[in-house]
Parts: sequence; C-alpha cells; structure tokens
Amino acid sequence: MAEYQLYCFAQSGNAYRCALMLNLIGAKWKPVWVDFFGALVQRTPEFRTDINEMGEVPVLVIDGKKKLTQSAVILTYLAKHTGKFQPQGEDEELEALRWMVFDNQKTNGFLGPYRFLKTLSKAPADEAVLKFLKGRIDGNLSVVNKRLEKSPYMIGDRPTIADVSMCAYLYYPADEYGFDVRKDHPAIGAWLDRLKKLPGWAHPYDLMPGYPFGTQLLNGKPAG
Ligand SMILES: N[C@@H](CCC(=O)N[C@@H](CS)C(=O)NCC(=O)O)C(=O)O
Repeated sequence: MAEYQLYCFAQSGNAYRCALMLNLIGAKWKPVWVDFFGALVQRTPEFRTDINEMGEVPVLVIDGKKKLTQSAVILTYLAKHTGKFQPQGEDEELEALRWMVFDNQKTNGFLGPYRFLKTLSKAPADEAVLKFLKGRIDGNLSVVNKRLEKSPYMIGDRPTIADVSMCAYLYYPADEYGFDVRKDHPAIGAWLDRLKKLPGWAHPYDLMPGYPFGTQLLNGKPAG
C-alpha cells in the first residue's frame, strides 16, 4: 500500500475524517502538523502555492507525489484504492456522496464553526451567530438521527465512507460545544459507539498533533 502524509491538526474534524480512515484501513501514514491557530500557516502564500490553493486542511500526500484535498475526495480515493469502506455500485456510491455533501455543508459544516467560535477563537463569540448555527445544527442532526434510527450505518448495514465522513466533529468533548449530541440524538450516540468498535478507531486527540492547544504534542505526548 502507498505511504501517506496528512496535513492536519488535532482540533480539525475535517482532518479527523481522513486520519480516522487512514487508521481504519491500516495505512502507513504520518501526520504533518499545521499551526492553524498560531502562525495561521494555512493562510500563508507558501501554503497556498505549495500545499493547497484553497488554504484548507486536510491535505493528503500520496507516496510524496500526488496531493489531494477536500475530505470527501480523500475518502473516496482511499476507499477506491483499498476497497475498504467503499460503497458498492452506482446507487450506493451516489447515496454515500449525497450524505457526504449534506454532512460537509450542513452537519459538520456548522458544528466546526460553532465550536470554533464558542471555544477555540480568542475573540468573544457573537450570541446571535451562535444561536443561528445552533438552530441549524439541531435541525440537521435530527435528520441524521432519523436516518440512523432506520439502519445501523448511514447507507445500510455496513460502514462506508459516508459514516467516516459524518463522525468528523462528533467525538470531540461535549464541553467544547456546551451541548451533548449523544444525549440530544440517541441514535447518533449508538452509531458513534458502533463505529468506536471498528479495529483501528482512535479519538481525534490521539490521532493528530496539536493537543493540548498550541503544542505539537499528540494528546500530551511527543508525536512519533
Ligand atoms: N470541505 C472541506 C473543509 C475543510 C476546512 O474547512 N478546513 C478548515 C480546518 S478544519 C480550514 O482549513 N479552514 C481554513 C481557514 O479557516 O483558514 C473538507 O472537508 O476538507
């Protein structure tokens, strides 16, 4: 199997999807820490020229040559090249893509900014913005919860990249949000427990460097 590097940081659920997938498929990979909050590396001209013109993490480097960005693209590539967590046939492929787009835009797409404004940003959060985002999060997580009341995984009886994508921000501690997704959405809680049992599962703070905040440590321990 190829060797991978993943540009990432511990607090990024968008990067976690890819780090988790790499672990679940048993890939040989190494994290490359991006100082997202301190040096704002992702906004530098060098990062945009050499790493990702979109100025975003995650970025996956394959065998030191090929570079991919956008977690949905990265997950699709890894599933296709390993046959693991791969949706089978066109209908499943489209169904997985449908949930990944919904997830990127409406579930984790709101959870990430909400947690950033509430807990990670140095500037005080605007209550009206938080209220707007929380309303969207509640509504969209209810859609996912309803889906998971019907089947154990997002698109059926086995886990696929739609699940790896959807859990992006959902394992971070409830106190980083000020609300408990598992309590508010029990089918999501049960599904998160199911995913946790997959061989290779690990918590975001144990997979990517940068926790505690502002350090290059891997959950308090030296990386590597
Ligand atoms: N849809 C993208 C979202 C990536 C994204 O927004 N990443 C954040 C970090 S979690 C980022 O790099 N933001 C750039 C910035 O805020 O400067 C994906 O899933 O890869």
